[in-house]
Amino acid sequence: MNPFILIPTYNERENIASLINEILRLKIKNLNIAVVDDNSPDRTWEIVEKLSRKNKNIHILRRMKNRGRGAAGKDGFIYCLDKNAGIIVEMDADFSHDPRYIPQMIKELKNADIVLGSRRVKGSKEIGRGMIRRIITLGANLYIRLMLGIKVRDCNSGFRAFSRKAMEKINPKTLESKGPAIVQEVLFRAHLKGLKIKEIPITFINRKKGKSKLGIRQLAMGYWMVSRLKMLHLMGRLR
Ligand SMILES: Nc1nc2c(ncn2[C@@H]2O[C@H](COP(=O)(O)OP(=O)(O)OP(=O)(O)O)[C@@H](O)[C@H]2O)c(=O)[nH]1
Ligand SMILES: [Mg+2]
Repeated sequence: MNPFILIPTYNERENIASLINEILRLKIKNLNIAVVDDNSPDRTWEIVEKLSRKNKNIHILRRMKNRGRGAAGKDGFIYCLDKNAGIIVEMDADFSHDPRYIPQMIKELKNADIVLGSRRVKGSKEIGRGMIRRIITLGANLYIRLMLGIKVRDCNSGFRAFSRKAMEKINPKTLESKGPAIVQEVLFRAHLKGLKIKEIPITFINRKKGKSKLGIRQLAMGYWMVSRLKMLHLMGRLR
């Protein structure tokens, strides 16, 4: 099965070591953890580098240029496939995505190509997020679903497990988003390939430590990218 947990990080030194420890405590067989860090000024990469020296199943990709959630995610997917991952689980480093769901997500991959930790199905919960942030997320979700015709209820979740076959079909080398819109681009490509996506309920907890990297600029870029994906599709350049 050879599962890889893929974690993009930027200035997550307060979270990364405890997150890695929690994931290791799950004792999943043959588990690998790949952290993709964009040379964080807070030296997150250094913490992971130290851990990786003691445990060969911990990998650090320290990216020195083209900073961005999307660019990092793309390199991470390619890296995991190159390392022969049978399953790739992507998640944020800020504990919004609780590692305790990972075993269930991996298990559910028996019946789906992608399993998505969702805030918008029966049994889901969201804790600690203010009204404005929730409205922004809901608005973006609605726009994405309408524009791209995706049936998934939580299109903004970056907590997802992919079978190797699904990731190969998505073909990470062709991903275009440099920023957080990679989450929607991957989903759209999966949708276009007809992959089966299963949403499972999670309790999403707002980050307690470290700072959010999602600002107005990223949000606007996200809307633009979703419109661009739709245009590329209509022009026949994205199938
Ligand atoms: N490598 C890399 N990782 C990034 C970059 N921007 C964000 N990340 C990581 O991507 C994940 C999601 O980013 P967040 O800042 O938590 O974004 P968010 O979840 O939409 O917003 P908050 O939960 O409010 O912080 C986290 O693990 C970040 O550290 C980046 O430019 N490069
Ligand atoms: Mg977050």
